[in-house]
Amino acid sequence: MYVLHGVHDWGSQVIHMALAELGVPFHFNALDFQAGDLDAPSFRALNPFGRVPVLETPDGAIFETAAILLYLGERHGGLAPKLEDSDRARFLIWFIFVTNGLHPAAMTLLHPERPGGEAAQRAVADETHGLLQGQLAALEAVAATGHWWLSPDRPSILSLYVVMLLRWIKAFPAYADHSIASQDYPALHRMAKGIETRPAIQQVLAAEGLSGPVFSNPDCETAD
Ligand SMILES: N[C@@H](CCC(=O)N[C@@H](CS)C(=O)NCC(=O)O)C(=O)O
Repeated sequence: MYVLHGVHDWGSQVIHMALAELGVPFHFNALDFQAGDLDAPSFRALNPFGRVPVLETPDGAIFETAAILLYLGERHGGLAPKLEDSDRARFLIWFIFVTNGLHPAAMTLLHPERPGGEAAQRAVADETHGLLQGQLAALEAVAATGHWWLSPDRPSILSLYVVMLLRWIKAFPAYADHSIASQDYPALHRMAKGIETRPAIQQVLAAEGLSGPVFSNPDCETAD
């Protein structure tokens, strides 16, 4: 059985959703960041960087979100185009774009002090806010063309990843005026609404203590 090490409502959520959608047996090991669980030697043995998600598999412990998602997609099928599918290359382009571009930019919107220290954080956040809007516009254009892997009707490792990031950039920016609503990107918004109402996803969200429009319209939790 897979064991997913994660923190509720953190980046492990996308793996949690992928496992639930695949319908494979797994155990979610909820870690407590405040209690120092991510620094425990037993966890560092699984991921030397002390970060979630980590998935224990028959092939060993895997970290890095993209590596875990691609592993699950290839091992089980159903959540990504197959090697022989003609849209596999296009899917890979946008998957790598999200893991290399959108994900780090979303992290910087939440933690703009990390790249350059506190003195630069407002300027970093302003620049990242603009960057993210451009990235989302590019992704919106792809979603609007109707690929199943960025659609409301059938989840993929890419769409699950994107909706989690849509939540972060609406709900948790360092500055409230940087909160980006998915409504500004209609195809991505429809996708978020479709995914958050799926039974398997509802179960994951309930297990993580979440309800309502978690991806399509979460409240901004940043104080003004
Ligand atoms: N590139 C890594 C990033 C992992 C990451 O930064 N995880 C965050 C949670 S979303 C974490 O564990 N942070 C703990 C810390 O910074 O100490 C991935 O995609 O898995």
